[in-house]
Amino acid sequence: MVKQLRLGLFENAQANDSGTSTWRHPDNQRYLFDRLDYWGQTAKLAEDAGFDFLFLADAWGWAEVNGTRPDIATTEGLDLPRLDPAIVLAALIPQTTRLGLVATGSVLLEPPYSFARRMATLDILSGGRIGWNIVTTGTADTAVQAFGVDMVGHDERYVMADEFMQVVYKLWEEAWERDALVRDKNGVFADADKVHRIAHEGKYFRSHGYGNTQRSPQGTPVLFQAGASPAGREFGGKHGEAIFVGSGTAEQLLGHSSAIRAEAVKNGRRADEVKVMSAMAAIVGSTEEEAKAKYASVADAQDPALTVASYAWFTGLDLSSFDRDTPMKELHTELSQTQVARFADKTVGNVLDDWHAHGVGARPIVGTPEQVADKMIELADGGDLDGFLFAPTIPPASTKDFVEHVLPILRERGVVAPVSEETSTLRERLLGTDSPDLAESHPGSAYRR
Ligand code: FMN
Repeated sequence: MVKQLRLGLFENAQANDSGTSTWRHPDNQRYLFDRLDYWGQTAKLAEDAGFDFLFLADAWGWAEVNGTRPDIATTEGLDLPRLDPAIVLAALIPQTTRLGLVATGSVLLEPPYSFARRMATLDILSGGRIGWNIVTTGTADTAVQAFGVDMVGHDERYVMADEFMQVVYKLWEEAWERDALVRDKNGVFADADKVHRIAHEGKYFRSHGYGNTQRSPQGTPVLFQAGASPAGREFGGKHGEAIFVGSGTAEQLLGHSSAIRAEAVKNGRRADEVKVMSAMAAIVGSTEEEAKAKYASVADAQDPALTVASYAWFTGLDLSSFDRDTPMKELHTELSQTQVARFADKTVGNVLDDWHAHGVGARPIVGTPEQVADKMIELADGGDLDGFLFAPTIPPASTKDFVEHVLPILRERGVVAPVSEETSTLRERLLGTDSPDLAESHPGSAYRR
């Protein structure tokens, strides 16, 4: 039985994303990523179509191969320049009324105190429509140079992430009680009994004193997470309310969703308290042939040399220095281990071909609208998914194709809810709860006053 599917729209405040470079494609409009018009139109497209949220990915750092930045990364706009996702989302608050707005934020690079204030500000101004995608930053080696901080190993970054969460829970849940802000001109502005000092003294963070922002409508923004390594899943099962998984077969997706739900249960949460959403892409044509030709035009728009730079950005590995027949099993990284492990049974040559087609992003479902809808239902059913994060291969043309041709079929089949004008917090909308707060069983709610 397929669940009512949640839908997110994956976007990125840069021209390209996911390690591919499609900006030259004639239908790509995101090469204008620095214009408010692009974002206003994209948010309206998502809200009118009934997406639950707009998600902005983010990365710090840049592509380097053996310590040198290849020119092609710059000339093709692989990784830079980009805009700050939280500020782009702030600009979209007045342009939307129902759409959830989810920003990616790294726990490795920025102090939790300033980060907590930024997210609370967004949640307050949007009336509780904010989510945070917690990342430990796979592309850490260049990012730490830029921030002048020490490199932290892969698994240890999740230890650090867990401590970061303790600090932000204290600021979001403990520092200001819900009704601390009275704002009564004949009484007090804020109730001193309901504003509390926080204290945190840990291995990575120290924070003592008062929260800089009052409690926001959701307190803690909806917590998204996407780590797929064992340490990443453990963290996601504990803190995540919605988990993104990469694309795959129904069997692979079931493996991911079962593992994440098992982690949630280990942490005293219900298996269905965590919403598992698979990244997906679709190239839609009126016939299968037309869809295949459209997909070929995506690969043709890219330079193969960029593929090497792009894979190195995620993993630190220069695949051009290995024989194409080298088994991937022989390679190791301290950056994104998922991007090596998922090719365990492949060769370097296989990976170069795969990465050229869709980078770190989902392998598109290529076909007619019916074929795409059928495949989504099959994956959701077999993979025990709660929804999809749709990533446009060519933004916004691929999103428009999906909205116009595939979504109506999914609604007809009853697996996606009709568009509703109702407004609520993102947590209520996404998790189907009737409270804007973290669930009682969530570790963050233990901090709530
Ligand atoms: N990592 C980022 O640094 N920024 C992102 O915006 C981001 N978005 C992601 C979206 C999806 C749909 C998926 C599946 C992953 C995303 N990731 C992103 C990567 C994960 O958060 C994680 O950092 C990466 O998989 C490395 O951690 P791991 O080794 O635990 O898997």
